[in-house]
Amino acid sequence: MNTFITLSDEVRTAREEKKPVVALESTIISHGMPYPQNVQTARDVEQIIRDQGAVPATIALLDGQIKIGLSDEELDILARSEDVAKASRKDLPYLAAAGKHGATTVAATMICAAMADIPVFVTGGIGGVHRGAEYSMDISADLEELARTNVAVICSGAKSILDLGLTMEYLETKGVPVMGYKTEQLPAFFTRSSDYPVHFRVDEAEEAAATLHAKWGMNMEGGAVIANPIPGEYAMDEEVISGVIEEAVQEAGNLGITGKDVTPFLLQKIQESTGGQSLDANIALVKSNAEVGAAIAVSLNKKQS
Ligand code: PSU
Ligand code: MN
Repeated sequence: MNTFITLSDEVRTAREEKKPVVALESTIISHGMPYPQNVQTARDVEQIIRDQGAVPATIALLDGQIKIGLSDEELDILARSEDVAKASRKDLPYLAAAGKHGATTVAATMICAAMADIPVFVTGGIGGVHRGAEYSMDISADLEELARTNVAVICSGAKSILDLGLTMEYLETKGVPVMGYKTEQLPAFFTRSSDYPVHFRVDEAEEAAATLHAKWGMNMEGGAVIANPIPGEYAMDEEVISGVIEEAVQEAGNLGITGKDVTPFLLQKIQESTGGQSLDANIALVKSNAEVGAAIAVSLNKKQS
């Protein structure tokens, strides 16, 4: 490991004892959910992972240091999100050099998890190819990271703020397997399905772990997506949510929002328009992903030892 990275005691001990570890991102805390639900969710998700027999490792940059595993105070700094940059691949070196705080995106969390040798990572949704990307070229760095870094991401697919069809095409081109957990359809975050099939369906955590074990056992580089649909009772009405998303995308266009601000802008608009419902949905799906992800980490850990 390098001097830019620090493990918490809990994570260091877990690694020494060869226990399964699950990485968690921090952009969802700082820029994806409001305070204080964000910090409460972060803590709950960590506990779910412990209850499943794995060890959680929430990842962020604090004063330029990459932290793998955060204390309560550190989680609180991120949750209040004062002076916390959104940190994707391009941002990590500068933020580290400048000694700043950064909340890691899926891409940056994968990079840091790989540095710490943690192959399983749980979140809500990945970034992808934005609608209109044929003109804007707005494609999340998350997709390139999935192509090159050996970390599996357990999520609920992606929000339809993105072009889900193009996102699937991109992942196929880059050779990133997308597995549906007990489903054949790519989940669309707030809804359990979309018009797009996943590449493979898996019905057990063990099947997903076996696929990861095979990929890396063959020395194939890159990650994988395991897409777990939102629990049915929290799924939102397809028409309601697509109307809200349509409006948010239009407004972002009208206001000329570009670059790294697009995703946080859209997420906040959706939260404003749907009130608590989308937040409840978001919280429920991350917790469900934590259960699935921890089970995959436990299974993969057995195969690797
Ligand atoms: N999608 C969500 N919630 C999120 C994000 C995406 O539903 O919190 C965050 C993740 O951290 C993801 C990042 O990695 O946004 C993608 O941002 P961009 O599109 O700028 O790459
Ligand atoms: Mn972008």
